[in-house]
Amino acid sequence: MREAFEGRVEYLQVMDESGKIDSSLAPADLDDKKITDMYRNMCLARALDAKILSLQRQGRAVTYAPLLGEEATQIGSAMAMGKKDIFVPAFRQHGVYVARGAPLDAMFLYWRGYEEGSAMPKSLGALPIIVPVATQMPHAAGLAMAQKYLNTGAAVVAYVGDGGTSEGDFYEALNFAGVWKAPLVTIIENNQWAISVPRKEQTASATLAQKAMAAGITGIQVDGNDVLAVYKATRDAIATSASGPCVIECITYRMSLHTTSDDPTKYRPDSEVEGWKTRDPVLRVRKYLDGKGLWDDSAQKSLDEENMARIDAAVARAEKFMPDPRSMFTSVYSYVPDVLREELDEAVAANFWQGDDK
Ligand SMILES: Cc1ncc(C[n+]2csc(CCOP(=O)(O)OP(=O)(O)O)c2C)c(N)n1
Ligand SMILES: [Mg+2]
Repeated sequence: MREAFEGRVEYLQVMDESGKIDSSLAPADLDDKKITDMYRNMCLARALDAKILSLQRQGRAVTYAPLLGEEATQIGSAMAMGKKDIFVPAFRQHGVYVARGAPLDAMFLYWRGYEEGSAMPKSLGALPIIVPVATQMPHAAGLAMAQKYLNTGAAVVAYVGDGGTSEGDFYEALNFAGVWKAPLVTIIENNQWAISVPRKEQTASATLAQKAMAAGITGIQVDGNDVLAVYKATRDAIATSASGPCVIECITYRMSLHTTSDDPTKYRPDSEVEGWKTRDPVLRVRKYLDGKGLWDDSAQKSLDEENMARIDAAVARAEKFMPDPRSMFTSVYSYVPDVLREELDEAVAANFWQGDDK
């Protein structure tokens, strides 16, 4: 007998829970301005998240999937992307959109149920939110292959949950990307839960990162509540993506509900949530900035006010938005196929939108 394969998964943490940075591991292009920008984006994402959740509770959004606790994974990876890189979200990655400069109204529109919330500016390099679990992964692999084929130099950064890594689509995408060395960076946002299924019941695999190895892909685990670790791992993966894909498992925690239709108190102990509060990703960066004299309560107050003003303005715009009901037929394909055209004509003939002159 001889050894046929040996695998190893490393775990990266750059900033610990007390806000202390290991400078030997810090990303080369890091400075205090960048860390402050990361913090500002994390606070904006958290504020937007709280607002949409509260609007849903008032009946002003249909449903919502909160990101609370996952800010470092989302902001760190988003800020590591270059302008031409493309990101492919699942359904909880509002922080990625925020850090990439997406219009805040769009995200609220989406959760109000409007197709138009999926129409992001092209310059953003973003695919829309996608709810069917892991179906974005083959799209992402194909998109990455297209970048290689067209020689654009762009990488594709795709997001999938811990639960999503049990889906066939996940394995198929990695297999394809591995064979063709497509520039695909997969961020596994391991928030420990897939609705009510805990990570330990999801898979017997010791890490989710090691799933990459079966596809001949590098896999690494990072502290997903450490924005610097996520930033560094994503930046390194993008830098080497021309020679092949990478999988980054971010260990984080869903501090809130799965969605607004979920009640986690039915299946997870409060003590678990309390334990993760000590690892709060936003607080960690605040501790660092405080320690360096770069932030204080008055800076926080101004930022909170600035964020609320932006969010309130976006909500007001979104609530004034009057959709064209036809868009549910016309927005799916670049042209309306016959089968949808028939349905649209039928709806119009039946005066389906009676009273709104459409
Ligand atoms: C193919 C498919 N199966 C089931 C569902 C219902 N569903 C929505 S989210 C979810 C769990 C996803 O968990 P995970 O991938 O860990 O992502 P998270 O919600 O934690 O961000 C399930 C089962 C779905 N949307 N699509
Ligand atoms: Mg999950």
